[in-house]
Amino acid sequence: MQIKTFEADNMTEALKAAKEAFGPEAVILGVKTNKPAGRFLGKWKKQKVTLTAATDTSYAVYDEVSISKKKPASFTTSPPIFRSPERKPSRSISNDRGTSIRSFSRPTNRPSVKDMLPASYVKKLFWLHQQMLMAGVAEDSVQELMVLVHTVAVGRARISEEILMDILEKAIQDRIRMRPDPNTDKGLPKRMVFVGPTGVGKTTTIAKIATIYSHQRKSSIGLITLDDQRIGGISQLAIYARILGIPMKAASSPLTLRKALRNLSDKQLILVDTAGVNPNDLEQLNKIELLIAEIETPHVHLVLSTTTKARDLNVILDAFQPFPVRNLIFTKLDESTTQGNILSRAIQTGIPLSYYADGRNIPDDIHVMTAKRLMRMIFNETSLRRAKSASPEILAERLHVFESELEKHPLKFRPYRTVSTEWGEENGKTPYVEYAHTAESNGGR
Ligand SMILES: Nc1nc2c(ncn2[C@@H]2O[C@H](COP(=O)(O)OP(=O)(O)OP(=O)(O)O)[C@@H](O)[C@H]2O)c(=O)[nH]1
Ligand SMILES: [Mg+2]
Repeated sequence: MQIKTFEADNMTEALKAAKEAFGPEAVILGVKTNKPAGRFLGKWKKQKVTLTAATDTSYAVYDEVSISKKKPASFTTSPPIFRSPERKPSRSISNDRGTSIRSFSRPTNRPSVKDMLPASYVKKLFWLHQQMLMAGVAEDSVQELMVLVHTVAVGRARISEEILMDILEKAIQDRIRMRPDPNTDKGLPKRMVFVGPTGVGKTTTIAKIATIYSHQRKSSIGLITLDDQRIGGISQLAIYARILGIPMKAASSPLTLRKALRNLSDKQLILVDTAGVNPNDLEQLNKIELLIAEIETPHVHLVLSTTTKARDLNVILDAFQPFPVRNLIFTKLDESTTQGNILSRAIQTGIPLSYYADGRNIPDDIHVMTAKRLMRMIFNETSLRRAKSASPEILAERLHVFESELEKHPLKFRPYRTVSTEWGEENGKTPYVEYAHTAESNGGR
């Protein structure tokens, strides 16, 4: 047995590296996401995934790990009592020569998912997967999350929907972590800058945050607008400033910005508004970037609208890549039917989410993003209905594809030594044996 760690930018790459080094039978022993410290310095995806994998030439290491019935293990740790069964694949699709496609895709001595994992567990994972897709989470993000969930869940004795959701929530929490926590004033950034494309709600978001901090939390606030690009750019924020009774300065050059910052230096929080940018306008992007460079430790929020098309969002994210973005804010959730792309973008960029806005009301329609809220946006009536609306044939096919994906996964599926009755198992026997009987008595299904 050889154990090695693999570091990569994301889970997929780390798994690929492990597979390349140890082959498809590599056993994953641990996964860790290394959180980046400090700002992003203009690059997305500074975080790294560290994966510990082992060759599967010996099962000895697992013998040393005792499975506690009280405290389930995080990873598959069953003893080597399992032997690959000799029996028909649980389901086969025949090609025109009448040969099982499945038997081609898998070495004969390698058991299928159905052989190794209880059907109820696979089904629960499948529904989680389907609902995320139906909520608009991008496929690669869903896959990444499923790997994380499965890695933690696979060795556990008792897996209910609630436990799976809990594991998923923790995985999401890890990926969208926010620093500092906008719920508390502790570590509140002194200078928040809001950048983004035109009309996404930057100024409205600033008005909401300014209201919360000045009126509800009694912090002293100052506003600066760099939006001198269009008629009304300055006056819009000036109106909010007047209503809230807080000072506002306008600046359009490094010199005037420095002056404005000096003027407001006694404030606990300075909110800086910028002009909406066409992501293809390099000149305008450069101008804002240069101005932001004048601000000491700026906490930059990139404001995006959930109504923007996926392809356009890619262009926008590319355009703002050189900016020192610390957080993403999504707006207009009230105008979009699915919110899964919020999660995908946080995963894709590695940038934590801070707030989300779901209406025009100041300040009521802004909220701190949490993993729990994100879970509610994804797992709701709509995504469930969509997931279940597919015909039985399509669902069966999707399940089949899902199982194949699970099979390709380098995690070693092992039988469980558990007393969980949920898996139809008692007295420390493996559910696999139980399941094998069921599969055989069903004629391979
Ligand atoms: N439905 C909805 N409308 C919003 C939300 N946030 C902002 N708006 C509206 O979107 C429009 C544009 O908002 P602004 O705050 O001016 O957007 P901006 O990003 O500052 O725009 P520019 O400065 O022109 O780039 C306004 O009509 C806002 O009321 C939201 O969460 N939901
Ligand atoms: Mg504006």
